[in-house]
Amino acid sequence: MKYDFAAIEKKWQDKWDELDTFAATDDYSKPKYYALVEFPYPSGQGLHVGHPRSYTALDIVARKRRFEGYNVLYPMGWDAFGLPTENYAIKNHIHPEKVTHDNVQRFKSQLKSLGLSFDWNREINTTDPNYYKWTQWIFLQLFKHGLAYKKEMSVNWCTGCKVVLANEEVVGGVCERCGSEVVHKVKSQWMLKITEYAQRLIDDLDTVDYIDRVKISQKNWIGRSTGAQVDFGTTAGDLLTVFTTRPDTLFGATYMVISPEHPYIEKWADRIKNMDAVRAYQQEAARKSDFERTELAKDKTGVKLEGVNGINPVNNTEIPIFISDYVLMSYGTGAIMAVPAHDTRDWDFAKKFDLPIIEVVKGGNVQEEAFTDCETGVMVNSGMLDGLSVEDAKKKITEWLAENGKGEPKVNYKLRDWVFSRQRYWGEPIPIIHCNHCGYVPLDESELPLRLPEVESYEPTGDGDSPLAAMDSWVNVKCPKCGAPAKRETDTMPQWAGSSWYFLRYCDPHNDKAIASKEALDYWMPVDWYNGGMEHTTLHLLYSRFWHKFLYDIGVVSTPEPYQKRTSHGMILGENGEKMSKSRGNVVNPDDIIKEFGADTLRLYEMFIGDFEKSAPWSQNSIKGCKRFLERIYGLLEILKGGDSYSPELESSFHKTIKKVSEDIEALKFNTAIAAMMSLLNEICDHGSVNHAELKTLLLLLNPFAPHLTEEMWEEAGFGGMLNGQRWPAYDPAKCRDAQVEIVVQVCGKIKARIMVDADADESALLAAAKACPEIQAAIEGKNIVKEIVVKGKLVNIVAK
Ligand code: ANZ
Ligand code: ZN
Repeated sequence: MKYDFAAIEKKWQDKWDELDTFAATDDYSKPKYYALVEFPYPSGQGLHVGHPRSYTALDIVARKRRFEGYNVLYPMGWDAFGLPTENYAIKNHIHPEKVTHDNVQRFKSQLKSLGLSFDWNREINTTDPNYYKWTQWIFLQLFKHGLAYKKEMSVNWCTGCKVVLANEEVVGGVCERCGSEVVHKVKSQWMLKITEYAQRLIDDLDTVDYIDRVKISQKNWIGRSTGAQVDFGTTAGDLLTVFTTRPDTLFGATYMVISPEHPYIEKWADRIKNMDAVRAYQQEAARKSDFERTELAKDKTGVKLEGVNGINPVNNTEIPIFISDYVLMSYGTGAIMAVPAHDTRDWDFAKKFDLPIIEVVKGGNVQEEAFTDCETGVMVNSGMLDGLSVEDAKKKITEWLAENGKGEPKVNYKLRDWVFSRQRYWGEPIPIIHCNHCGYVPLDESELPLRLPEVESYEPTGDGDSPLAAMDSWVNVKCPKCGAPAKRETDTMPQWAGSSWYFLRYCDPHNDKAIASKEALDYWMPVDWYNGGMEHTTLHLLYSRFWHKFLYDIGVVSTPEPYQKRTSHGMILGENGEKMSKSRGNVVNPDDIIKEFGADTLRLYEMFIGDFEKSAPWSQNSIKGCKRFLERIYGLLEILKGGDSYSPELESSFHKTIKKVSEDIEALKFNTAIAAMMSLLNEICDHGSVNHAELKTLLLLLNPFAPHLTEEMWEEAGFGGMLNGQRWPAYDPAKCRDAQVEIVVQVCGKIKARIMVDADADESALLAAAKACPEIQAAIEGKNIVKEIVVKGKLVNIVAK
């Protein structure tokens, strides 16, 4: 029998479509399971082999859950607003809607050819007015609750293209597309107050099941720091407030640094004697990105302010003030007290400018390098703090500052508010009208969706506004409040907007009264398992958690968190181990693979390629191995015979494999699940035949990985019904146990041997077996046995002197 994968796959894909096999039902009495993968951006390049890694993994979970009796929601859609489409539209003079439509068609047929069990009835598209109506609606609620506001912000301005660029479009200080210089330009922008949720976004991580590295990067991104705000005096009379995480080191502050953008510089312009040098430095700093200023600059630069000094509030000592670009205006107060003895950046700066270094925590040699290890240190040279531990000194000085009105405890976050404006065409219009009398007035909800108008050209205007600004008939409207002539907002939303709530829409995608019905949301939410790329761990995950928490606060959703579980897959690299890219010529096209080997093989291979959470290089050779495995599985039909229970020789192997595959799927260990099925197949082949009970189980276990072939074999074997309506096989734990297990034998805690023993051997038997082993005899020879520790089924440790 030839394995005609193309015919088999087409047959079953058509059948699933026709029968709507994977539709999630609205039967809310059943237990539900919501599996989610990140919906793709339908780019012109089509599907990448990286996409199926995540999609297949959760397809496996979704299929297993259906066998386990759950009502499963596994949806798919399109995150379709965004720059590449817009740029393509500009270049080729095609409407971005048309570009999007074509790309979606291509993506969809590619996804279908993979046999993924998505419920296509719930397909969504962020550029569909029926969808973005609700994105706009959420924006209006944020606005009404004071969480959306306008602010003058510095944006990236390409001097060549005359457009505002997103950060991703600025590469090495120049425009990614035209190579012209990119400068900062100040523009009034819509902002969302995500910072108001910073603490809850940290705290609630304790309530969800995210893999550790995701939790850690979320926390790092939010960047909570506890410390104090301290008011330094100045010889100009003004108080200069700093934020410090180390108020205990106040006696070691030998100078201060303010950011080159600090407003005091203008305020003190008359007093500062070297204003020319200061201005020159400011201009230099303006050209650098924050990253260049903080991460890259090993060599510290700066200018001393001649004419104004700071005054340390703890001892009234006068100290110089510098401007330097390693202090950012956007963090804390934009000013610091510098403690070179205990901060590396300050130490570098002090060495360069020959400033005093005063040790205040004992433990290192601060003339050699900064001593930053504060856990064990004891305070010195610090007046009232001398002799205290760092911990106690922090407490004491913070109290002292508060009592004397010179400071207060302070928590700071690295997280900034979310810049929500884009000066672009292909995004959701922001539903706000600006009136000279009434200010920013929200559009009435009954007028949503506010549709993107047809424009002549998608090019931004030369002064940095979105192309919508050039459409007088669209822009000029009456104020909804007072009726005076007013103007629409012409900025659009960023691509992150549509993806910040899409998982809610899947619950009830056709609802035209609400983002989704309350019943649907209560039933389906939260998402039970969400898998996606590590590149989306910070922004997308944080933005969507923020919106969800807001929607929770206003009673739209009933759970404080959107995702119960979050995992992340590694990248698939080119055969040469490098990132796949056109320029490297190492791109593998999934269409070609499906044509040559079939979708089942591609799916199986992507799950077998290596540790799911790690990157793995593509290998054409091992894909052939996966194909051979499926061919051999198909061949089982030739040695099939009757039998309603496992044959005695294979019984234990079947129970063990069911257990292994069941557990490995839950633990994302798809590769070892497949390996277990491969060895089971070998055992069957050695055995020479497979009976009905055995083949049924094997097909069920393999179905989530290779759904087409297994469904076909179920039919050809005449098992009745469709495989998809069956139940996941059960195993008997008693039959999974090995007769023998390996235990570790240690001497004084060091592993000396590993031995096989009967699984139910008792403690004295284990000890005897351990002592009988030559490595152990050698290790304890001539010594006194002080202690013997035995852990059944695991280890023996002999302590000998
Ligand atoms: C004195 C000090 C002594 C500091 C010491 C550290 C160690 P995180 O953990 O990132 O919050 N800092 C404060 N504002 C800054 C700004 N706008 N730009 C650059 N640096 C700034 O770090 C807080 C510490 O970074 C603060 O504590 C301050 O230096 C500096 F032994 O104050 B520290
Ligand atoms: Zn008005």
